[in-house]
Amino acid sequence: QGLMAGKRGLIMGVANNRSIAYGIAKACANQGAELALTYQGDAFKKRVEPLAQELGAHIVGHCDVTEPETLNAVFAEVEKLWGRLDFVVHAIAFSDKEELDGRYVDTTRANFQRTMEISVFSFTDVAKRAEALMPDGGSLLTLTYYGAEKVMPHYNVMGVAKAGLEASVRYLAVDLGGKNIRVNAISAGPIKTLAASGIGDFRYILRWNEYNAPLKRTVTPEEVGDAGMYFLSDLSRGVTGEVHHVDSGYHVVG
Ligand code: 0WD
Repeated sequence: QGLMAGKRGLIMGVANNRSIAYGIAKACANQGAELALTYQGDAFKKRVEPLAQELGAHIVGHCDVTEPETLNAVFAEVEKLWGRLDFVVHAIAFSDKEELDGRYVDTTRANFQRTMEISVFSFTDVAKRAEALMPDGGSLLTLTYYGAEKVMPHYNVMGVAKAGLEASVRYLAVDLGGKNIRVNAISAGPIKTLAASGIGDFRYILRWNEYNAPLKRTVTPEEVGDAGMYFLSDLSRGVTGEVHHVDSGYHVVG
């Protein structure tokens, strides 16, 4: 039957088969979860469709978190489909590539606001909508990075955004805890994905982690996926407000 049998979850942020969200989706589907996926724009629709088929997942529409009407439509679709929700995965972040290089101090007002809206506020916005569909409790999970805690080269405004995201996890955990809705984050080690390719010198960061992490290697989307499944399952029923590192142990030395 599986650890996720009977659970229904919305997964946001599958761009392709290397996405961290795809690793989490696969782990949940393997344990019997029923899934709904969103995509951002028609370019991604084509890539997400075969993945949804493989996972036996529903596609609940286009979602750009800067357009609240698309979020409304996605949650209305989920409500129509299931009437409730057990978990949500938020694997969404964005910043102008130009500013994931050089100095943080040069961040523009426009990109700062856009980065915060897409990478931080969207999780709170999603949490609020999910709450309405979780009368019996649930689990919300987002993805963060060590650049929230320590200065990482070129991570810049995204590091500031991830710090805000991690603080959001704690505030949301308190707000929603009374309804048995748990809120956690996984701080993943660097993985070569579409989003990561925008970060300056990313190959160097991967290599640095291979040399320095206790496990002497980087992590895979499957490894993040298995840890994600734990947070979305009842195995973690006593855990909320947590930022859990899945990074080959890098954070203990870096
Ligand atoms: O090394 C890495 N790759 C790490 C990534 C280390 C630690 C954390 N993370 C985080 C990222 O910051 C992000 O929050 O994991 C999350 C997922 O990122 P990913 O798997 O590395 O990247 P990718 O496969 O490019 O997915 C990013 C998603 C895309 O998915 P969809 O299906 O929605 O297209 O973010 C999406 C992007 O399109 N996205 C948006 N989705 C909705 N509205 C928006 C937006 N405005 N902007 C970006």
